[in-house]
Amino acid sequence: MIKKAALSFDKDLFKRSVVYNVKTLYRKSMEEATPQQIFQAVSYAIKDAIVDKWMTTQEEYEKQDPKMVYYLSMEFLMGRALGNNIINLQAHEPVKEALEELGVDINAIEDQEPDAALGNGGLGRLAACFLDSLATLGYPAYGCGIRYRYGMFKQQIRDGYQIEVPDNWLENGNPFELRRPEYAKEVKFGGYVNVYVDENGRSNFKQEGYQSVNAIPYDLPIVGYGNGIVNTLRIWDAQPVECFRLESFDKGDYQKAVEQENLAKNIVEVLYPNDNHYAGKELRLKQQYFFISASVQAAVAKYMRKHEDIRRFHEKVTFQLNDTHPTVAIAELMRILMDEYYLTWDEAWAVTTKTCAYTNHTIMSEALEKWPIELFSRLLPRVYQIVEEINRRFVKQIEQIYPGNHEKIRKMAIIYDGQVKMAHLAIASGYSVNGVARLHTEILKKQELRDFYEMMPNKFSNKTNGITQRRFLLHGNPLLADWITFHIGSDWITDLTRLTKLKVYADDEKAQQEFMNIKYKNKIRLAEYILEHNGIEVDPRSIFDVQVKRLHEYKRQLLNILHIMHLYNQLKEHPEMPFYPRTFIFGAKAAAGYRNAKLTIKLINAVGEAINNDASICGKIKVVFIEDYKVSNAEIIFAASDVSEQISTASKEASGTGNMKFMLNGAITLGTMDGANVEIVEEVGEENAVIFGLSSDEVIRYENFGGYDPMEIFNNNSDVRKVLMQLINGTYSKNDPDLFRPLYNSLLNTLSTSKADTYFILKDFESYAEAQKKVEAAYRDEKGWARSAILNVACSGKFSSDRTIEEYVKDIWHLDKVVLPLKK
Ligand code: 26Y
Repeated sequence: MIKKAALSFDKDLFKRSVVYNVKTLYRKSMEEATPQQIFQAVSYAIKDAIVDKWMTTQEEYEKQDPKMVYYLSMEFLMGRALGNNIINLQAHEPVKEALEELGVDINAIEDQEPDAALGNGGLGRLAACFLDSLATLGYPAYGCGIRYRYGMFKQQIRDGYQIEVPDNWLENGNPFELRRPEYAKEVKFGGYVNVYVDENGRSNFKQEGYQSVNAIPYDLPIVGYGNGIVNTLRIWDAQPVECFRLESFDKGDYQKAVEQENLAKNIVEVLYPNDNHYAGKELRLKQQYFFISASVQAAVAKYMRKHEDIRRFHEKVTFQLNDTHPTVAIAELMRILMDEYYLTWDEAWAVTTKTCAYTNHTIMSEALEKWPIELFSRLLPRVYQIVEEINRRFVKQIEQIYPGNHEKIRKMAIIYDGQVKMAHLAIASGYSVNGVARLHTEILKKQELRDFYEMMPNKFSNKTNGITQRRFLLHGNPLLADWITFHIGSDWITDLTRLTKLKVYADDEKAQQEFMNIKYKNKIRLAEYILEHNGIEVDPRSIFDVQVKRLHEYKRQLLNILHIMHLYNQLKEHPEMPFYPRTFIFGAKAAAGYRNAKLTIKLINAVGEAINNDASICGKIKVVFIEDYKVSNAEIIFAASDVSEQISTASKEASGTGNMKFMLNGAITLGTMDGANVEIVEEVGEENAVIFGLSSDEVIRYENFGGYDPMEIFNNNSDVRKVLMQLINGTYSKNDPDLFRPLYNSLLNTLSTSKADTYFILKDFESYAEAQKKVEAAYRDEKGWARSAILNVACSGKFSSDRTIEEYVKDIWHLDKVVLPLKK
């Protein structure tokens, strides 16, 4: 079966297609074409190979009429498409050969593609991994999102500071996308609602005086691995609705026409670069309703093409809400069912509550979306009426279950204190609520969503996150992928649990050497990348100790860099002390307006500058900040890592998914008992990870009952005191000793102890330093390290997004796999 797909790729046809594309697109021969032009030509040739499968899959969906999941998400962090598509077509070998024969290096061509960075971090990348798994497992699925003109900003580091540069990812066109104007939908904003009573005495609600935008879908193919399935990611662009010619309007209409035009221009302009931080921007609510209204309309229209009875919609459709960002889908579906299909409230509610399911990705209170009533009702007047009615009925239900308990209403109502609480709307109106790692789900049930869990325990479940091994091992780490396949066969590509077969090699010295040799080669590849992009030389024989993820105080990059400052102090004081050379690697984007995050980037670069240029420590420590961390360079970074820094304050990281990518590539986790780290340690064994710090219970106890005073640690621990003083005495900011004072204050604020060190950095410092010593000792034991690293790979099977998707299918979505008819 798998072999057949590989054979069905016609290498000669592909070669001719590339040459032809270069000619017709650019009037050039292969020799004359630029690498970018060849990338375009190759991509169109690959798209050719995809399109037939895409049509067949969609035809089969039409014929078999299976239930579909619509994964609704503001973010899809796809990264590059070309290499991944080639891999999933199982065409890597023939394509590589064909290109070689044309005198072209496949890697250089892949490097021409800009990342599709339509997401911030974990939540957006999870959506991308889920699409890969859904297609590979043969489940009918749509991703629905926004075609941002500018994705996640590009990060430049100037003088140690982050600069945000617009990400014009569509500059050279996107060869894989398909514009589909024939499926455009109109989306209405603002105005007011009028009620008309018709001849049957029925009330009809009509939004009037509104402004509207046309939503134009662009479809991207999602290629399943070796199974001929091609699903669709549909992202919506906005265009002004066709108006009469502007000049023929009287003044009022002219005004409106211009406003409508601007609305369309602005709405999909840019991805908000906030990760886990709600800002309450009006344009963001417009973005949410824009893509949700278009997607829900499209789903309903598609359903009605084949079915008569909209009251059975939920039998064929399920909407998975990726956090609260798409939650307005609930009210929009109610609106369409009632206002356009004339269902009664109860009928519409019966459908909606069996269609929508909600995933929670965070317990951080600052990430919760709460829209002011004024804004919400002004922008979405009809939708707001519906939310009000959902709230009225929900509050009534609470009163029935907890008579006289006003506290419950205050805590649980959807609308309260002038705000619409989107999580409450999602929980009250959906049939499923899930967390993204076991610990996270437990915290939701016991703390954050306790009242909801008590009232409707059956809705709650856990779905521990996962990642796709196709991108993060097969594509990102070809040397290791080949080594694994050589030893245990290739089944792991679609069944990651097969990796357990590698356990027998953990103690095999030859295997250990081969494994460490591959790691070494990958470290050379990363060292070359760092030299080319950062101009810093690093030693691939040193320990590569890596923290790559969004910059956030709860993720504690500050703990990492403070510890590096401490190590440097020690090396300066005791030049002869035993020390295994270490390269500390960071990669992180900070939200543009997040002061402490940006200052932490500056600190990392300032410390790096000092340490990297201090000849007296003989290069024993290097600190590298990789500019513009993104999916494409992440693949190179994971493959080259020895130590995986997963050091969030326990209870704060819902799951983490980078942790899984490191593990899959044989890095050892240095982490707290937080998020999915707990399950990683459970799989690989405590002896093959290094764990430190407060437990989530301890953190939550301090948060609820107090009793932690960072000043006490400052007073009693001279190592901590020394690095903290270095933050404010100009050690790393000669010309501006106060530069890092905000970071110092965040740890020790003498004005208010309750606000000092909210992420327990000083509390965990000593335990972290101890853990880092254990890492060094472990690495000195070469065989022991190789053993642990191999076991990490061997035990990472649980963390495939294939497993996660199977759990969603079984417990929430109830989809059937689609089998394609055998090709003649
Ligand atoms: C409200 C808005 C500004 C907002 C935008 C983005 C809020 C949150 C986010 C993004 C959240 C996010 O990425 N959460 C991460 O989701 C991952 C996938 O489940 C988890 O692994 C990770 O722990 C969590 O922080």
